Parts: sequence; structure tokens; C-alpha cells
Amino acid sequence: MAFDYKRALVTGGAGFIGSHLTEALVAEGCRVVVLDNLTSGHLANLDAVIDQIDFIQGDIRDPQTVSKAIKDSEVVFHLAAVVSVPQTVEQPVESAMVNDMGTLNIFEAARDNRVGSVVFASSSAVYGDDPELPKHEALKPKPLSPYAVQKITGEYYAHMYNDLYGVKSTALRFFNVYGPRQDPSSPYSGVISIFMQKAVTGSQPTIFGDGTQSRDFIYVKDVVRANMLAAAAPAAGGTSINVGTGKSVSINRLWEIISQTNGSKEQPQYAPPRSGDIHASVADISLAKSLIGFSPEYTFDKGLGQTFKWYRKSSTYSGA
Ligand code: UD2
Repeated sequence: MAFDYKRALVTGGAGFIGSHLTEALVAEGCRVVVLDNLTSGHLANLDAVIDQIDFIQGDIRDPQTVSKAIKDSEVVFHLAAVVSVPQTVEQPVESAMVNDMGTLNIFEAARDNRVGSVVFASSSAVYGDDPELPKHEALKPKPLSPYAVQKITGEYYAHMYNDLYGVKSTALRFFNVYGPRQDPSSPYSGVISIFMQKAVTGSQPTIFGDGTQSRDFIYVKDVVRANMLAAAAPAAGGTSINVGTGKSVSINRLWEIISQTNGSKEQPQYAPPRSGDIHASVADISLAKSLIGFSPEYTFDKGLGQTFKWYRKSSTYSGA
């Protein structure tokens, strides 16, 4: 990969996706500053690289902290956010302070410091329950939660800073990301992390609804590669790009695969569907391919295998 940046800032770098990205940047020979307030991230996620990075425990809501962290950075990966949809539903104003104002602080500091490229972590949540499949970037956004409104707002800031101020900025719409270090401790954690933990501890999973709902699950290391490609691709400025696999798996099938792989005999219990749950989600990834040269490298089997290894090793993992 032609990734020539030597100094990077990763906000949310102690989180699930951010910590994998930080490791990959360090492996590319990049000097990385991680800015994270450790609200949902864990310093332990950075164990492998902690001696090779500059870690700042701080908040993106504070412009001075952001300004200190961004100094000398050539590229910024902005992943810090309130990541829980239900939390944004409970606290629309507080979460907007982080997800909207914090994001604006990042773009403004990028402008001040003439940063070469900003990559903003957005979400497939911006599509809402639009029934059209696969989801493609030309669809009108339909944000149905404060979280989705905040993510589409961040995308508009990315486009605007690109076009008005010349800060090359790209928004990536992550689909359902899974992999090692995803915290299974909340009922709203990613379904793969929950199912893996149920399988390794021999407990019964719950499937909400009839289990025919499906998702486009993408392995975290593919998401990392998409971030680095987007930062490096000149054509990516001012755009929003899906990051998924283009394939989907039903929740019933997911438990079948996970339980068989682990030799678990547990049958799932079925519960009423979650309110606001969408039925099907799958990404059209043709724009990712044409603009940044991205297509996923991890098959579902391979990604799940890697993830399994980690959950088996950390079956006592409690997110701490
Ligand atoms: C994803 C994102 C969320 C937001 C949303 C937008 C993750 C972890 N969450 O939520 O942040 O962007 O997309 O649409 O990527 N399920 C079960 N049993 C369980 C847990 C989940 O049946 O124990 C079902 C759940 O009802 C849903 C599916 O599995 O139908 C996926 O759930 P999820 O929470 O992993 O992800 P999703 O797509 O709801």
C-alpha cells in the first residue's frame, strides 16, 4: 500500500477499531499520537504498541487538547465518538457535544494545522431503514437516531471542509465491524462479540426477532486497510464511501456457524425483535473499489477464525 504519511493522529485510538488502526500505522513506520478519553476505549487495547506511540488521555470537546494532539500530524483518523446508539437516544444533547462539536473541533484543528488528509468514521446507520438493497452512497440519508444524525452531520462537515477550506476529507460508512477486542459486555455490543462469548462460555444466546434479519459483517483489519487507502487516495476527498463486504449473513446462520465452530450444542432462545431493528443491510462496495482501490481481503471464515482465537484466549474478558 502506498501510505507515505509519517505522522498520524488517531482519535479514539484506544477503542476497538482505533487500536487496530494504530497498530497498523505503527507497523507502516508512522509516528502515532492517540487521543482518547478512555470512556469506552481501554488502554490495554494498545498494549502491543504503547511504547511506540504518544498517548494523550483527553477529550475532543476541548479545542486546546485537540490542538495539542494534532500538532505536526500529516493525517488524522477521527474515530472518537459516543458509539452506542441507545446512549445517543438517552442523551441526544450530551452525545451531540462529542459527536458533532468534537468532530467540528477536529476539522477546525486540521484546517489550522494544514493537515494533508482527514478520514472520518461514519456508519451505515445513516441509511436508516431505506429498503433498497444493496445500500449505495447515492441513496438519500435517512437518519433515525441521534447517532445517525450525528454521523451524517460529521459527513457534511467532512465534505464542507474539503470543498470550502481545502482540507482533504473523506467519510467512511462502516457496516457491521467485528474482530478481536470488540467488547461484548453490553447487550448492544456487536452481535458477533456477544455470540462468540456465549459460545466459548457455553451459554445460551438470544436472537431478537425470527433471526432472518441479515447484516454485512466486515473484519476489523479490512476496515483498517480501507482507512489507510482512503487517507492516501487523492480522489477520495469530499466523498462518503461504504466500507463493507458486499455480502450478508442472517443472524440464524451466524449462530449456526459460531456454535458449530466451537462445538456448542446450545439452541438459541428467541425474543421479540428490538425496536428500530432493520431487516437487511448489505453494502454496495463499488465506490470503495473505484475511488480507493478497496476490496475486502478477509473471507467471513477467515475473519471469524481470527476472532475466535481471541475470544477463546480471553474468555474471561469483561471489557476492562
Ligand atoms: C449496527 C451498529 C450500530 C448502528 C446500527 C445502524 C454494531 C455493533 N452496531 O447495529 O452502531 O450503526 O448498525 O443500523 O455494529 N442481535 C441478536 N442477539 C444479540 C445481539 C444482536 O439477535 O444478542 C441481532 C440484532 O437484533 C440485530 C443483529 O443481531 O438484528 C445485529 O445487531 P448488532 O447490535 O450487532 O448491530 P446492528 O446492525 O443492530
